[in-house]
Amino acid sequence: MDRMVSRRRLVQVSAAGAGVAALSPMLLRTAMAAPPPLEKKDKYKVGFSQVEMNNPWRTAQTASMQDEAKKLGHELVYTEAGGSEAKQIADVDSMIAQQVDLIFLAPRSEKPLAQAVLKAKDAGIPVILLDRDVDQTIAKPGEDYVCFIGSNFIQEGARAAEWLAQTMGGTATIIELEGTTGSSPAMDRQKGFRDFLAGTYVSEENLGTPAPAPSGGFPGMQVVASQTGDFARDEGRTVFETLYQANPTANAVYAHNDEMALGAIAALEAAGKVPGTDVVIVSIDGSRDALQAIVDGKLGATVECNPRFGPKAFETMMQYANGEQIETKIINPDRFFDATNAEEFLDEAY
Ligand code: GYE
Repeated sequence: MDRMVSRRRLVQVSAAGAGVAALSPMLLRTAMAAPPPLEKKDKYKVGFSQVEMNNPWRTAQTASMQDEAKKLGHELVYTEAGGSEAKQIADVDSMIAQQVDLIFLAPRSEKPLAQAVLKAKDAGIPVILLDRDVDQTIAKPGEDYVCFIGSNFIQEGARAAEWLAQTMGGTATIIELEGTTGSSPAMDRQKGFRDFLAGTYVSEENLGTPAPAPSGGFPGMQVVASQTGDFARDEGRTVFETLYQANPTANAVYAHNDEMALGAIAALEAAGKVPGTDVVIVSIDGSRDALQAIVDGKLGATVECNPRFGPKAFETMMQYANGEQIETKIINPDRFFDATNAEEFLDEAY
């Protein structure tokens, strides 16, 4: 533990009572049932650890964070982990060493990055999670990190399932392209989709959509193959090729993001099939390419997952610095795009 870090820890300890000063990091963490405080200042040095920059969703998210930091005059220490958990952990370490005031973390997967959250806490630096969560048995919101800001992924999956079940008249042979293994959107988008089709989906926040499935669900909607495409277009394409060769009667695709759906569309076209007719596709994100694919009749629908986090992220940081009570889960509202409205939203899409 270097000297700078122990200075921060002293600030924490004085808040908790001088008696904690001698405790080990592990015990100190247990003793501190709240995330480290954020000193009130006009300008901050803030870290933003981005997971990867391989798709328009990520580009839009980074731009939104950078634009907002600039607008508010904060210094942004930006890192990009290239899709590597090890690199992202090292990126957080480097932000700790640079003594940033707060870290915005978009964690690649739930378990490894939960450890990075704990390290930041030990160093006295509050963390706000953006767009993906960490494993809450390892790190807890409101205790080890301030909060999670992002979409309700279970609901996104359920909405995709509702659209597909309606469009296919309750009968389909489905290939599922999963997101990054161990990431919260991949796990929850799978759960929401499957629960809805099984008739067991319950809306946590009573968001009004999707409408409840009929009791017993949709037994004619069968997922015959499911594999990760790592949220990437190329990988989505090659994984889909393999799964479609093994399941040539598949007539529907559920992709956990637009990029993989676009990969599947390319694979279908290369195989001489007509996406949207031979195989119906639904996905999540609402990127410009996806909306264009809807307009072109190739993609059926996409559930929005809004990447423009900047304003909400910095507003939450300021509220935290002001000592306001922060919700541990801040949910972005998502829209829904299909043939009825894709054209209208094309211009504003990312
Ligand atoms: O859907 C995907 C991105 O974590 C919600 O990650 C995010 C997902 C988003 O790479 O396109």
